[in-house]
Amino acid sequence: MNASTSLARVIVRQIIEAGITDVVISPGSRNAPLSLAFNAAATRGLIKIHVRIDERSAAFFALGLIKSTVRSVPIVCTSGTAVANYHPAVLEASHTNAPLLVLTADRPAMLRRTGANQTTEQARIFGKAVRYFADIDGPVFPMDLPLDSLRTGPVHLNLQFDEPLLPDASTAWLDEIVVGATKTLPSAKVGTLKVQGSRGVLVIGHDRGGLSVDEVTGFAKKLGWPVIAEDPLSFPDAIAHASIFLTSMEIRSVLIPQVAIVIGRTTLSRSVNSLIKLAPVQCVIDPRMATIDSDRTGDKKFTSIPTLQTQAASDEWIAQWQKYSQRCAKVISEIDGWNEANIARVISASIPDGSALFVASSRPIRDIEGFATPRGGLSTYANRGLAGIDGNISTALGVASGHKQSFALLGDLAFLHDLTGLIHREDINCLFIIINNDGGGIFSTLPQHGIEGFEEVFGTPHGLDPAAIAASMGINSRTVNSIDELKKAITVPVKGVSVVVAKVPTREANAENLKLIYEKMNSI
Ligand SMILES: Cc1ncc(C[n+]2csc(CCOP(=O)(O)OP(=O)(O)O)c2C)c(N)n1
Ligand SMILES: [Mg+2]
Repeated sequence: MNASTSLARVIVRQIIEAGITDVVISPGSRNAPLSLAFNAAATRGLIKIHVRIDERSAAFFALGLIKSTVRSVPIVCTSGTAVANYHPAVLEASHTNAPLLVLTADRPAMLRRTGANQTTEQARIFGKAVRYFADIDGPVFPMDLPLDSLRTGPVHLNLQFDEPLLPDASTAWLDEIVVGATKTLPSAKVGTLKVQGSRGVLVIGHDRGGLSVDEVTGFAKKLGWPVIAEDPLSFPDAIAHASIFLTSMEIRSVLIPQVAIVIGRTTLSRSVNSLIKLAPVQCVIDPRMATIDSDRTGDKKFTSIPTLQTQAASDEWIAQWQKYSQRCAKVISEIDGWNEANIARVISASIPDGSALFVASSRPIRDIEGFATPRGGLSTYANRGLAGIDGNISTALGVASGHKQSFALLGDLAFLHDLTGLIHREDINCLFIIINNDGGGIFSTLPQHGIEGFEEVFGTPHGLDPAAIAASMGINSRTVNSIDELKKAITVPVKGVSVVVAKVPTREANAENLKLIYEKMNSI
């Protein structure tokens, strides 16, 4: 057996024996030993292969799979620019401790800097974004260290494959593979959170620092304090619309907490972050402080859910939060018509129980945070590690690959950014809802709004029709222009991949509408 085939088989075997079930492969010659070894294993049902021609999409798809299956997923590509296309998803994985196993094929090291085709410096190309790196040659490689490092984030193995790259016909190596059980990660040492105060608040960042909804819900119940959830679709008992009513400085000043406990990172609303800053004591619970956010500030810091020595919230404190929440809910219930706030509210309420929902960065995730009535019954996902608008279609499809029925809510720019993600759609049921405001609507809500050159460098209108683009790729797509049509589109069972475009009024009108809603908060 040649050295390249041997190395590939040794690696594939150890991956399957570690309990890994899916691999995402992109086509290329240099990675032939790995692609063929994985393919041989797949024909025996030992692993499932997903093929993606665009490596950026491939890596984000793998991230989605990791999110929905809570397992490590390897990605395999050839040498050269293919490797660099993994970089955005590797960064997102690094900032969310996602166990992305990056397997890049390379030419032998002696060919570097010699003018050899498709040969560049791949060693350590992802820098500090990976927890473990090895530049590997030879016929064998023990995977214990890289597999262990996956517990805290992405790992990069650069595999130097010399010719010949094609294997012999032997399949005996497959007979010896024992499929591993999926391992759950050991939890960190449990600390004790001891604070005084009956006016505390618990703030839950969108992806909970990677902690499960169940873990966080259990903690919130024990604590019994008012809960602000960036993801109200995972915490039915959260205070509704906190990010909206806290835009009022007056309300914030009434609701200054004695203690704020933050789980994960809060990245969505200035209003919520301003409230946290007002608390004289701030506690943080976030497993990622052990890796990527090691300089995080906080009066007390925990990398796992602590046991509690806290006081119950006073009835008066809880009543105050409920009062503002209910008043705000009344204002929001009066929002009518075809606008982004109402669309977010309706989507949040209409998605059937048991579905998964991926929400893209920018306005969609903030509109859900603000306008949704808290509920359960869904599994929600987002890329909040670095909040990129790249790779969102692919991540959503990776998520959907692990669920029976999924929805994905994206802005038009996030949609256009990742069109190659739509090329492969095998066995996936996902309805994409695209909020088309012809550009980056969020910028109209930020201070740069209205300055010279705003449309050219921030608004960036494109005039394209996302439904027509998707249709040209053979995807069932249509455009809706009313709440009724939208509701109907959401409530039919999702079969295959389809696209519904909500063509909304101008970004300008949306920003104006939000401003009016925030102004109303000052008088509730
Ligand atoms: C990869 C990447 N490039 C640029 C940005 C900066 N960015 C944040 S939001 C946004 C606009 C997104 O527009 P769209 O998806 O249409 O959502 P909308 O703002 O209209 O709700 C941009 C360009 C980013 N977050 N990620
Ligand atoms: Mg937009």
